[in-house]
Amino acid sequence: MKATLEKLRSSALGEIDSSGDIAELESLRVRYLGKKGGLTAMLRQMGSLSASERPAAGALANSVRADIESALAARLKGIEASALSEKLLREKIDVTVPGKRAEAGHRHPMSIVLDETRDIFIGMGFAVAEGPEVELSLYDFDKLNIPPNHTVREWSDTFYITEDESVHLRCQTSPVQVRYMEAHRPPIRIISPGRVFRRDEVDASHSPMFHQIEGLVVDRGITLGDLKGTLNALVGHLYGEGAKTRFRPHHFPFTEPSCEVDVRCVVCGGTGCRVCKGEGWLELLGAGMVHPKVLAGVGIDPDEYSGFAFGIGVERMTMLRYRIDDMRLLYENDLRFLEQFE
Ligand code: 2NL
Repeated sequence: MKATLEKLRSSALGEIDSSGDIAELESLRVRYLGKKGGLTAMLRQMGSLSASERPAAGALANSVRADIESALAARLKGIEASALSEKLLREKIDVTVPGKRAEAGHRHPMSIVLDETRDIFIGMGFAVAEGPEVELSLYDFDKLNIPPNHTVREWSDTFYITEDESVHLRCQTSPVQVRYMEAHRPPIRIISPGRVFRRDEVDASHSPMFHQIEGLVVDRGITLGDLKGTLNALVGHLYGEGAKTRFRPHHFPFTEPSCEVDVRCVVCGGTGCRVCKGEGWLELLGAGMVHPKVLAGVGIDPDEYSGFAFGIGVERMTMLRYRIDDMRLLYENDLRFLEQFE
């Protein structure tokens, strides 16, 4: 009996010591200590021992059980510890590996130009006014002194909303300024950026929808000199201090006198090239002194007040700024194009 118990102890301790995982350890526990296990079988046999032999055998059996139990516990700790250190090794984070950069978007080139232009005018004391894209012809035409027979009013030029031609998609942002003049008294200094619509076929320089920034200043004693100074400041900011402008006489129904403003060709510097078609100048915007009839129409006395106004295309400004030769590039959202303006 004693020898069998000792044998059981040494084989159990040996197997426990060399067991490799928790499942194996558990099956050893069942094999030695379980109901049908080796030690339990031995204890059952105790009954057949004499009363004098029994205490020593019982004590030995108990110490064998205790040894096996503590060996199981110690081995379990060892297995768990090595499992943890293996897991830590496997899940080690290399903090020196370069991170994955999240791709951030950026502004569209027209937004860059629009934001800059807005900043320039805000710096000169202008407020920003906005208004509806669907307008009454009253505000986009009549109040701007555009006569009933003017070509811009034709169905071929304007997107009418109603059959009677009283409502259409605005073809300039001037109606915003007319509404502003009706609601505010001079001094007035505003710009009105926004989308405008004209019935044009799409090509390299036309689109039925484009963007405009108009400006308006009304006060006592406003002259063409104020107009020139303001627009020269704009051109200087956009195309560099050295940029030269040229004011050419023109006609608009809503201004008198009217002019178009050219900028020295940004590509050839004035010597003549493909971009300026040999002219040396690029047309940039239209402007003029607000027509007395327009002022009177909004209840501002043209004998007391005068003003200047201008309209500039954001697409055109952007194309000249970045030397883009096809307007469609601005609308196609081709990343190969857009990523050049980051
Ligand atoms: C262009 C350039 C222009 C204006 C817009 C304007 C607005 C009011 C009164 C007078 Cl409320 N004028 N805007 C003036 C001159 C030119 O736009 O090429 N337009 C067809």
